[in-house]
Amino acid sequence: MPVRSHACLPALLGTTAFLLAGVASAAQVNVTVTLRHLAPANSVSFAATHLGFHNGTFDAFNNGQVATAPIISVAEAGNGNAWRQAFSMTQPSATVGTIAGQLRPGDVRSSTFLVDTATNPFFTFASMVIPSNDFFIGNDSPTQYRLFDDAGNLLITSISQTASQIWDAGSEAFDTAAAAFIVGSVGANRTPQNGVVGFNFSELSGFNGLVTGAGYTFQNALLADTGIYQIEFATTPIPIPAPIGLLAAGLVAMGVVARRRAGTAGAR
Ligand SMILES: [Ca+2]
Ligand SMILES: [Ca+2]
Repeated sequence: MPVRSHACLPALLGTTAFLLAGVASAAQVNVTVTLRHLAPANSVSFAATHLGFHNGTFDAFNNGQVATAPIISVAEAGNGNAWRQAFSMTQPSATVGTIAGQLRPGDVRSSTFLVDTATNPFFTFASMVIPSNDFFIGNDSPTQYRLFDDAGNLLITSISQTASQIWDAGSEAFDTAAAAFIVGSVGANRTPQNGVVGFNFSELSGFNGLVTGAGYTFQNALLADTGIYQIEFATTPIPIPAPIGLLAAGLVAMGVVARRRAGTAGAR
């Protein structure tokens, strides 16, 4: 009889390995994304950060070209609703989300996302720079930030942005009376700029001396290489579900017992 159970063991252990592979091989990890405000205390803040882990196909804007609705929903409104919709339509299997709330001087915010590193090794983000009419930060190339290698290892632990990387969407003309994050301004108002996306942070000086929604009096104070914003990444593996873990432990224990019995029988 013991001989028969020995014969079954490799098959059982093989099945367990297959089950475990099915759970763990999905290449899924929890990615904790931490946002850090770096700009000088009375300078720029940021609206919510919209982000996606993806396969490299979603491209929301191009330097030198007219901004379209998805990136305008970030640059002018801050809410990024059209950006996330367009992202999910381009690639339904992407992990798309938002870290809500303004990122003001001194702020640090974190959120964790479940990511399949095999399907979605690339990272894209976009956030409105405030105060502004239509400024934002974000990557132009969808393949600029490859977070994971083929084995699922994290390749990038942080992304930093300087003032020289601030974009003007070119969609809304500069107007302190129609800017977001300025007290007394009506952000919903807009005058079309009819321009194209381009780098711009000097225009922010036009807000100097105005009171922001956070209560501080704005001073641009930015030089091209001034750090303004940072994203950090950390991963934690997905724990094996308890029933499968117990099954595996049970089968391993059976294997140990069977090997001991076989050893005992052989010694006889
Ligand atoms: Ca692009
Ligand atoms: Ca503009």
